[in-house]
Amino acid sequence: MVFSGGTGYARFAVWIHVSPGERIIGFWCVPVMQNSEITRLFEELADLLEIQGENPFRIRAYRNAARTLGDLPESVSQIVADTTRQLEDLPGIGKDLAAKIQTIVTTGTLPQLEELRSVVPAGVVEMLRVPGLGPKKAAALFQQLQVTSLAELKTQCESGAVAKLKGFGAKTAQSILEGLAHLEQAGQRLYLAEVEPLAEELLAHLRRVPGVTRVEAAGSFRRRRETVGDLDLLALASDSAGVMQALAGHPAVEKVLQQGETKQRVRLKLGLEMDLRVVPAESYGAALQYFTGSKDHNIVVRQRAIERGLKLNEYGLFRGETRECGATEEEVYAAVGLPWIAPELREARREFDWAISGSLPTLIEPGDLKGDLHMHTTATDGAGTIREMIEAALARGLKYIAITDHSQRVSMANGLDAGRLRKHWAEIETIRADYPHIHVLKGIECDILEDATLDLPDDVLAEAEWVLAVLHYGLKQPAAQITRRLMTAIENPHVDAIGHLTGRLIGKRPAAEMDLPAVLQGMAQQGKWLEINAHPARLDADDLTVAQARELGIPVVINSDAHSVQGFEVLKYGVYQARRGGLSAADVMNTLAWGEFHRRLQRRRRADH
Ligand code: DGT
Ligand code: CA
Ligand code: CA
Repeated sequence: MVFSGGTGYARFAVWIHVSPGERIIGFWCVPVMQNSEITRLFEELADLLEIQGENPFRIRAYRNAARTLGDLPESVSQIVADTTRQLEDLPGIGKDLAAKIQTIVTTGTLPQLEELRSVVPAGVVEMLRVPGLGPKKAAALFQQLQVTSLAELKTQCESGAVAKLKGFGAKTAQSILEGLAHLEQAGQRLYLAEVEPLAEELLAHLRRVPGVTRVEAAGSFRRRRETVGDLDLLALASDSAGVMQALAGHPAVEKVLQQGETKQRVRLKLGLEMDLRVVPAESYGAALQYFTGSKDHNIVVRQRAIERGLKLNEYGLFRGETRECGATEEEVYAAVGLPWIAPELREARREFDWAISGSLPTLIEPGDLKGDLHMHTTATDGAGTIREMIEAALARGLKYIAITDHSQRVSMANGLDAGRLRKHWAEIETIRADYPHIHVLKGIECDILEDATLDLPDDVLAEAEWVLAVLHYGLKQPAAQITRRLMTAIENPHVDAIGHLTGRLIGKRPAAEMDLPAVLQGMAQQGKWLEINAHPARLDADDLTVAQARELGIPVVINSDAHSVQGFEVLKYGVYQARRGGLSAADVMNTLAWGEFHRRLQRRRRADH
């Protein structure tokens, strides 16, 4: 990553690059003002001007500028730093905008923006996030009811004051309330992958504090849920004030929200809150068990304690006033007649049945993966060439991969028609001959079209060594049609696996509706494999579906869907999802050594043909 020298504004920010296909491509530490930050400032400026009722043409110019900068593949900061380049050469950027961009890049803000911010509170701009609430209404709410936050907006809607405002009415007030509820629900949860690097960094930071013996994460993070609402850390330390001070001093911490003797709540700059609890050694296991949750799991564990005449809380397991145990999780579980249960399984689903019958699975580990059967190259929307992807896979220690570029329907991603696909495969064949230490399959990510046909003819699919069938379009079709589409793919003899089954993007796009039992039944009967797409926004199939696949004996593959050489990094999130579904290495085909994997694949294909 290049440093933009010559500009006065420089700071470090951890950011996540999301491509137009909404794929997190990688995490970087970037020492320049990001285009996205400049875009955000222009958007804010436009919002503020709109609330002020300013000239719509000027507002449009700012919004267009924001879009231009947002879509720009190169760094605006670098264009500013480069004396041979002119901002005005960019489309839609005139003299006035160029000067403003220059000011933003060098000072981090704009005088005009600062002035507007001093007049219009941030909470008023925030109101624009409420679905159906535009700038005129936000201005009226601010000017006539002095509403300056979402909380006040809710109160005023509930009190009936909003309904009485001119131009509002009961219906509008109701729709604002619904919009607020929607916002709340979408909530502030972050993807596990967004939280993990920082959580690991904070754990390492606290472990270095003198007197600290143990620090671990609990809560949803430890259970490896797809998203994390807040982080929960637990520390065993001789000096609790010292640990809290160390946390408060970490640059990732924005603000200390609460601080007690043994508990601290902070707000992280990442946009997440975090609880740190310092507990004594004799309670550590009980506290870890308690704060790992889930709540439903804990209810069952506590009930088992009660049945044994014991009382379980975060301080330990007690008989009357006497502590029986609590230093480790193992002793807590043992005291209620259970073996230790992996955090990923603690959702009050099947884990207690398994624990009692001695059939808790030995869960798959990230290190078990030996192959990856879903990735893209520059032939379609990937950023790496065939060679680069092979070399990155080798560097990661993978023994086999399938290159699965898009089929023609995905025109946005330059999807391949039969002719281009055959050329692409010929190229893969030539290139793979140079790499004796990795097996490279000629694959395809073939779209299942809206009309329940496949995007490529059978004779082409028959030439593939690996066919992943997926839904990309028409995800809102009725369940019956989605089911029909998936069944077409499942019944096609050339299809090996179904990729990202539901098409969901967590928190952004709901899963396609389908008759899931029928689809899984079909997959089991036809010997198809189910992908866990490891992309942090997809994690599709989800944990419950994976658990059902396990029951039906459907083989699973965990794939990165890499779109760049960094793309393999996400594989572990797929493994976490598999663990939450109760999978062992043996349930996951790409934990097999190449020879065995290949035999299984051939057997699958023969059974179909
Ligand atoms: P999150 O933060 O929404 O992603 O989910 P969690 O599971 O991390 O929930 P959180 O942070 O509210 O609480 C952490 C754990 O502490 C939770 O999984 C179980 C335990 N816990 C918290 N509050 C209660 C409670 O009122 N009763 C019981 N039994 N357990 C609780
Ligand atoms: Ca939590
Ligand atoms: Ca918490």
